[in-house]
Amino acid sequence: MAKDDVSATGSKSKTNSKAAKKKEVKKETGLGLSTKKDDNFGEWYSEVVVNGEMIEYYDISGCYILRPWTMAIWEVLQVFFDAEIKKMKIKNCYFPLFVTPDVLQREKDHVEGFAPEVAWVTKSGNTDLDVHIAIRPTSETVMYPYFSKWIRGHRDLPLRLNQWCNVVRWEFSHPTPFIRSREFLWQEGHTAFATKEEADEEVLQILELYRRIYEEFLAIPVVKGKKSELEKFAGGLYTTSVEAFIPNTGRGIQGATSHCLGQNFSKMFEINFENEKGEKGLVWQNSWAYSTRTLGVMVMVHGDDKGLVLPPKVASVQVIVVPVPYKDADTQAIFAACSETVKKLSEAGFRVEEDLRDNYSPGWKYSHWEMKGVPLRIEIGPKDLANKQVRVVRRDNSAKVDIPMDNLIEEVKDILSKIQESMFDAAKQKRDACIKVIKTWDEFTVALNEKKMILAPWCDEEEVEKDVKARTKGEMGAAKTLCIPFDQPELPEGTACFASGKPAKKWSYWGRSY
Ligand code: 87F
Repeated sequence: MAKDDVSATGSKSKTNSKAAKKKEVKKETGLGLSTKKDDNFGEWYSEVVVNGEMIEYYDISGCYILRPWTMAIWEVLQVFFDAEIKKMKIKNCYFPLFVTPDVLQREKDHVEGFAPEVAWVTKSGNTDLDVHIAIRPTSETVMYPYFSKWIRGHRDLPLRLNQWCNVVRWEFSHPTPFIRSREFLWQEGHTAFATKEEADEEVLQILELYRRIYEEFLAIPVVKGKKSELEKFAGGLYTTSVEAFIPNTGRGIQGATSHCLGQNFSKMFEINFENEKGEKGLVWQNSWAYSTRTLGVMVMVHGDDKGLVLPPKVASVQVIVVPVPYKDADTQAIFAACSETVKKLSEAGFRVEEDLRDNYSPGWKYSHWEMKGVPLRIEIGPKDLANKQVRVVRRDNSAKVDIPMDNLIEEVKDILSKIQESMFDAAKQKRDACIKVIKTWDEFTVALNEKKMILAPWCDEEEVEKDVKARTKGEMGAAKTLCIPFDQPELPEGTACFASGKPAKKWSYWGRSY
């Protein structure tokens, strides 16, 4: 693009007339959100993901363009997770996008209920296909016939595969970028073991990686736990998950799942092996996934009325350097100081950029990079230059400090790690303020109306959960179990289930959810 094409108006500004300048300035004020997070959360969210340049809406409902600002974050999570699973000897592979109907329907329990969401290819050009072809909604049925072929004896075990891919689920409920989209990116792990013990151990190792993605990278507190019988993956033995909470909507959100499939799939797909004694057995399997939903949760939890707020660990730009030229000040020297700052920081390993564009004011740039959620802004003006310092402004709490150029690297390192930490602390404090411990049905309905994440003593019976769902059905959606947390508070003898009055067996989290 020609340099004179990059004006604020987007038009070729070949004139320096006052009128043209005025027009540019006017356009510059168009930044900012029209909705506040607390006023209309849904509107706010759509505006933030678009204005923050993460998403562009596409002309197919439920499909979104993931812009570089999004992909850079996704890649940080990918690099971490990929390295961790490689340490566990899990290997990457890639299976096809397409599935034949007979393979897709081989495991009835698994597909039943999900069938309406499967998208099909029915034509090539104008010709109807003899056999319609499904697009993978998940890859159990795609992969397991080959597990059966590849696994013969105990020496072929464990078989531990992962793939990074897209999947398609033709959802009909309200689509939301990242949170509920018809095509999304994820990793899906599929593993097979000789024993249940090995499978059980891996389920928890993977769940711990998911916790770290949320807590260490995205600065979002999650609860680890087991899904109820009603909420687990029906094709499996048990499901574990990490659960996050969105205070503004009062909804829980499943962050990622790690399933032990037991031997259900190995029976259906005849995945047998011969043990050391020459006896035949069925393998024990797991499957686990996290998706681009993680990024939606990050936007919802941390975003504010100025736009995105990105945790430093995942931000593709951690520090933005903005020159603040002033009347007769030496602009060249200020620009040079900016570039020097960028050089120092990037050599020290920070992800840093400068915004030297001459067609935007410093104020406009501040708003722009705030909208995009850059964790730290460095401003350099004449006074900073004279004092051999830079001004540093935090995105998360707007705190400003001047730091001497000599201490730049140590200070920036320290501030970024403080931002990461305080974003998690703030999110945890907000989440914890939403947790309500209740004992009775009346307390439950009050807490549900107050949009709480409810911790209640429960009899752990499927029929009772169905009954709670039926009794809370309404415009806002029914309440259900989010998970049975691994971290169980003490449950005194004789405590009754809040919903059925029967003896309680477990504390469980309940609430409305995404
Ligand atoms: C939609 C259409 C068809 C979810 C679906 O969680 C099938 C399915 O099987 C389906 N939606 N599921 C469950 C997915 C289970 C499991 N798959 C591997 C995971 C982790 C990764």
